Amino acid sequence: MLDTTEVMVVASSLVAAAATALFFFGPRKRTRAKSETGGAQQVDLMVDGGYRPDRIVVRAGMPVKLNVLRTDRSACSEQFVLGDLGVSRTLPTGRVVSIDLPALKEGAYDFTCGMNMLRGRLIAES
Ligand SMILES: [Cu+2]
Repeated sequence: MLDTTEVMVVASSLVAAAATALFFFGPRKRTRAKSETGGAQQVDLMVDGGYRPDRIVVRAGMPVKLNVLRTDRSACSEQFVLGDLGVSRTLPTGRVVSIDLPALKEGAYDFTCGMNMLRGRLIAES
């Protein structure tokens, strides 16, 4: 028979394993456009060794303004590419670059750095 301490140890390691699995394989956090001003959905995107958030949900059928702030200085993140939409922009460090996107059809649009290493996804839903 297991005593109480052993049960606690087993239970807590199971919880830790579940949390680890959820972290790596669970649904990613999805962030919605924060507001709609000037006829466009406003989305803030931070670039700092990766994209935050890296899952952005917007409404299909309404233009999107991506306000991108890059805070790191790595050459990797300097280029911002939204290939499906023909967007490629250079991001200076420490200055917000606003990128206007047209109204999107429902679907997923991946964005990457110039080398295809950093990845994020814009998801248009109706
Ligand atoms: Cu890169």
